[in-house]
Amino acid sequence: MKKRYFLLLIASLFIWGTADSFAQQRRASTALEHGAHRIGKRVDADMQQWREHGLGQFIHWGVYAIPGGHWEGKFYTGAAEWIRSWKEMPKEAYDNLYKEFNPTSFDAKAWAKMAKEMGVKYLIFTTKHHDGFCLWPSKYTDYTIANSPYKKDIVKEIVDAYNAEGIDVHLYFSIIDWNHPGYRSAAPLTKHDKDNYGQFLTFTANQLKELLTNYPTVKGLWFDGSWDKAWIEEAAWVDELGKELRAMKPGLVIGSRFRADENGKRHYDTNGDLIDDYDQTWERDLPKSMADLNGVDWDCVMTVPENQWGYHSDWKGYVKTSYDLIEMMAHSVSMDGNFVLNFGPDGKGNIRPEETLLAKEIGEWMKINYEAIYGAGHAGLEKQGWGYYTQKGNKVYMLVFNPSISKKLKTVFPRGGSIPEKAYFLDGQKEMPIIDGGRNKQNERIFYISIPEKYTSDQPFVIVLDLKDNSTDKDSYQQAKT
Ligand code: FHN
Repeated sequence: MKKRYFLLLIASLFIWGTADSFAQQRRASTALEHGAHRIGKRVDADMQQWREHGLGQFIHWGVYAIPGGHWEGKFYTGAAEWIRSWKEMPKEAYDNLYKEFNPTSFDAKAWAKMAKEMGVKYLIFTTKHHDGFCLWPSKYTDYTIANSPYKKDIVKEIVDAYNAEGIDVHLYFSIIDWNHPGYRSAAPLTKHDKDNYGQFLTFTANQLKELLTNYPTVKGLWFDGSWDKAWIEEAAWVDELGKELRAMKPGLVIGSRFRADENGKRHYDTNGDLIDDYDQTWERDLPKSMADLNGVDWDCVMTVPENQWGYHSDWKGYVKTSYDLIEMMAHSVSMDGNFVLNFGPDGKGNIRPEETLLAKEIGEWMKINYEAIYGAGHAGLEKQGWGYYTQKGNKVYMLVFNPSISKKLKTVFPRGGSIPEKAYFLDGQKEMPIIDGGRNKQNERIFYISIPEKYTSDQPFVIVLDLKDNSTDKDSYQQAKT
């Protein structure tokens, strides 16, 4: 009897463990006022829409696009948008660059059209980077587009053009602001510093409220530069500001880079719980397994060269191909994340030819295979060497990057779940045989998807598996005595 109860307990622990293994759970229980305000994923329609995007575009644009990584013949090896912090760059010269900012080639509608053709579902646009220059006519500073020769409200042009193409817009906003006299990176020491920093905080709050008021269709705020000690120490104030912003715009999506908890913990609070709506730590990096993800929503933001976000006229080192980027997108979606690719237009408003080509190539792939990306997510199947699985309803998508020489792609399905009953190319629907490969030692079902011998492709391709229920499967593998 005792033994039966023990076995039942073990079985229920196992079931509970698998069902919940990717759901965020509270790990510790220190009482926090400014930690996570929710455990587990947001379940509302706005967040669901964000989650289903799959592919996003990031645009870094500002006056740093004018020097484009050079100053007086000298080459800046850092990220182009950081050039103001370079010892060779005179601060005054940089702070006057806006007087030359006149992007006569800028065409918001053409950018939005390109993004649409690429298959992008949302845009993250830099309203203000660390230099403090505002691409909208903020009434709280003179350092804005209104005082440049261009004069027009670029943020408005972008929001209108992208929305007209059915693309959601999220606004990037840097907390670091090198132009504001009250800005500090370290905690304010003297009373004077504190007063100045207080003015900076009010300015920041005003600008954020101004953005949400001026551009009411935006879906989220993508914060950056929030790692300063001075900002972290204002955890209670920042938390309050977050609540005000959310009250202004119900459904607003905010990632984990906005605020810290009262102990200075960022992204994940003292209890290990995600702060705000999704994990923003995956910058130029991808998780290796679902276990790295703590059961939360996340996005991956990626550059085309190694680490250049704003326009740098000379890209050094390896420049990613559309193949690399499509693979990163597949990787992200297969683990329930959004993949966001960065573009850095030049000082005149041209998107560089390399980026235009990548957008075109990704778009061509998306036109055929979008079904495996939009609204798709983790399939719960063990990754195989040929590529990535995604799943939507009772269809599993195999995104194939490395077809095996044998042309037989191995798949492993857990016992008692669904199994594939039909396999076909997403492009053209041509069916292919499913070979039953029996069971492995864990009693999982193995199937080989047999690609036609003559099939070749110089592109990653997608195979769809229609699933059928197999929960009544009682057969088991004859355990070998080893
Ligand atoms: O310092 C910035 C950098 O310039 C760029 O904007 C990236 C984009 O995620 N964020 C910061 C570095 O994490």
